[in-house]
Amino acid sequence: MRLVRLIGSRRRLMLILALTLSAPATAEAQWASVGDAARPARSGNALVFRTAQGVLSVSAIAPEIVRVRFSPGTRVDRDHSYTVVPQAPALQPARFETGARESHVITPALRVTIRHRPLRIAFADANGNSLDEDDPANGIATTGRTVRVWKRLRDDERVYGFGEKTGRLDKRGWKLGGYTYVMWNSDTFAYDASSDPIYASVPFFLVLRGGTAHGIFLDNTFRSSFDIGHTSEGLLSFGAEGGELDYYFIYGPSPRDVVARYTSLTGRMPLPPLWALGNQQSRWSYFPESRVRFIAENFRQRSIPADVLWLDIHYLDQYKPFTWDPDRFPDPAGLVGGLRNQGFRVVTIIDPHPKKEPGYGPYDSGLAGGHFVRNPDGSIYEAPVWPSSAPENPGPSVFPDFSRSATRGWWGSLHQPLMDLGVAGIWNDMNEPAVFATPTGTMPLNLRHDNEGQPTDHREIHNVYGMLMTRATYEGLQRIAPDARPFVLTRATFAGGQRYAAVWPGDATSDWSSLRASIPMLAGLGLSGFPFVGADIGGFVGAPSAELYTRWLQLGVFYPLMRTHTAFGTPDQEPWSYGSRHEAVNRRAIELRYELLPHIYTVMQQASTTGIPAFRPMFLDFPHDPRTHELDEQFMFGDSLLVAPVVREAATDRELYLPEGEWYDFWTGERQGGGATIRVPVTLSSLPIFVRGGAFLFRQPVVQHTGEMPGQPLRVVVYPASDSSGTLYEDDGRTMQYREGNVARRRFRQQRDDASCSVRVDPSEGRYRPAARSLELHVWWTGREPARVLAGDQLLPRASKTELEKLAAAWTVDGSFVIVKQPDRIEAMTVRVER
Ligand code: MIG
Repeated sequence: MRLVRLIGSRRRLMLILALTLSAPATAEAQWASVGDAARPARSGNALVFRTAQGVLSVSAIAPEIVRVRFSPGTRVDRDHSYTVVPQAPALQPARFETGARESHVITPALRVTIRHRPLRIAFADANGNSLDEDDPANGIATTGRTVRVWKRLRDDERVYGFGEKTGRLDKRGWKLGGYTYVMWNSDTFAYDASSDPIYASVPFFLVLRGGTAHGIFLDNTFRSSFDIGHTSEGLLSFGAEGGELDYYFIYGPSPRDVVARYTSLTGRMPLPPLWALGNQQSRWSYFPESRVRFIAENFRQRSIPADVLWLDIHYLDQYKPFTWDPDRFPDPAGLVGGLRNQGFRVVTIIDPHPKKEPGYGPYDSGLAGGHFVRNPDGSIYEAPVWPSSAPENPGPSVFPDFSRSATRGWWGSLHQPLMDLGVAGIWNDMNEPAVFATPTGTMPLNLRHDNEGQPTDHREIHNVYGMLMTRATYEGLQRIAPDARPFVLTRATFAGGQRYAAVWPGDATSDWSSLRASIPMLAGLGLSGFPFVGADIGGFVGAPSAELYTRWLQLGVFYPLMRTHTAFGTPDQEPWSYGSRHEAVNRRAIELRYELLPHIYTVMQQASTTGIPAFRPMFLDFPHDPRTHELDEQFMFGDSLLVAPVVREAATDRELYLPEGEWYDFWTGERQGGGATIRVPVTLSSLPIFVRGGAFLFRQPVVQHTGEMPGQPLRVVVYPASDSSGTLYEDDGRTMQYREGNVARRRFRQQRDDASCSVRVDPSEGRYRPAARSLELHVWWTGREPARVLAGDQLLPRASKTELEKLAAAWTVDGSFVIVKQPDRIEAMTVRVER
């Protein structure tokens, strides 16, 4: 690799050499450094620097967010982003200082120093502690249409995020010599630990150093790449093969702050419907109708809870989107309605490749509306995808240009008939976009896209094609049924796509390493703004052993999206497909999911308002404990549950790390001190979970689907602390009325000493009222049985466990817990347990 840099002085020859060694493997790159800048000009909330290579602006978006935008050449593109949501103007404007040698952008939280010759940027906190700096030797540089920046990477920094990526959680990958990642959405059937890129692109990462964090989001949709200390241990570089180097520096100081701010910039997951958090069953494909009904009946007859059945491409007529195969599915309305009566919802797949076939509605209307992607010569691009593999009358497809707003509107409205049938959600696949029979697996790069009225080629739209498809779908569903919460699942997406769809990481293999790999991958997605994620339970490619399926299902209890799915031609992969011993264990795992649904819903609701993911890496809650920084096989669900699923074949025990503090075995209630690695014995049915001291868990009895939840007793499990609280969120689970305050948010607080524990329930915020039910407080208790239990000033009777079921208000003892039962009046009250 040869490198030439446009610099004047001979003294910099050494730097050229350094850059030669550290530049990414872009063949024959001729890097032109950003060069020197004159004194900047002030423009609104930004300082603007001009060099021979381009224009750089540094602006304060918020006290903790600074945007750096380098436009190579003299042209500054229009300020347009598919990802960043419109920001309220910063309340506290930044201060700007310009000098001869350096200038500053100063916010209440950050001090940004821009050195002029050569142009280099450094970020520090308000006290001047360095957070991030351009590498002194290599700052920003361009070659051809590529623009890139090199930053210092310190020994004690860890790097996380990048969305849907393979490999370890810590992308520093110490033992592997640092990761390099490419952002280019790709259909990667049977990918493995070393595959990159895969389906989704999220050019965002988070750096953690001694408990303090910042993040960087590169707002550029072209193919981009990131080198995390791989080429040179002390350098982190990133850049894109077109467009601007437009990035946001996001300060913490905690990693949670970074994720919260990143998602304030790029948007948050909308609150999912409750049913979408239930257990879901899919395969490629369930057909015909009778097979779908058979699956539904098996769930109900075997008392294995489930909420959703999925229809993959075989429900379609010759794989044409928005059709039904008339032989396999002669009565879709009857099917969907019948399943609905059994408490099931149906999600159908829709791919972005209508068949080119005059007389087929979506083709005709798409053609008339000018909705399809075009070749450079203006003709419509055609290529083979699923409709070209149809048994009858196969033919090529055309592709909607989702970067055009009218096209998104048209595509969205095509969902009306599906919604009319009662279909509950839409599954968007193949939207990288995938194209058959080409070496690249996708569209040619020179195809034309509207790009919201500023036409461009596929290089710029490729990475957002899938996200814009989900936007079309989501907005279409919203328009069709304004009072229902849309549910969309997608394979391809881009930063910000969390606003429209849940994500599953495609076609993983049914093996143990893929099971394990799903943990850091989903954790990375969560850190990168996507909390609604889940891998195919059991794996997609191939057939899991009975043991692997069970272990995957147990982990799947804590996937925000809990869905079994498998490829065409694989053996049956239902919870009952592996014999009765496994069926019982599988049932129990799914039952646990339903018992925890009030909790899971609460944590997902929090994710929708804060951006903090439910399924999260340990370090997010324990950033100051270095022992949490590279845990790939355990995670937190919300801030109360530590989950260490069994992910190794034939395991007889499981090692896990409990951070400092008090922990309680979820299954036995036994107390366990933290700050240590422990080893717990396991059997096939074990799913090790530890609850943080002071936590409130919200549970219910097992139900067969979410439709059975109203009226179930609410179980609030109180794990000890001298003073702690927890908040339960509830609403109707379905409509948009939560936006108008039709919610019930209730805070529970315990105060405990050696003699007593009192639990105070605050009045509910919001006007939602759950159906009449009882409220059971399960108060962790050890030693002598309580002397008395009071609700308000009323003494409650002691009952046996069986008596308790019949009584409206009483208490009993069950293992490590005192259970206090009363009607749930949704009003303020205090329960007191006295020794
Ligand atoms: O070319 O719809 O990842 O989940 O079952 C394969 C059939 C297309 C890929 C998806 C997979 C789905 C399959 N699809």
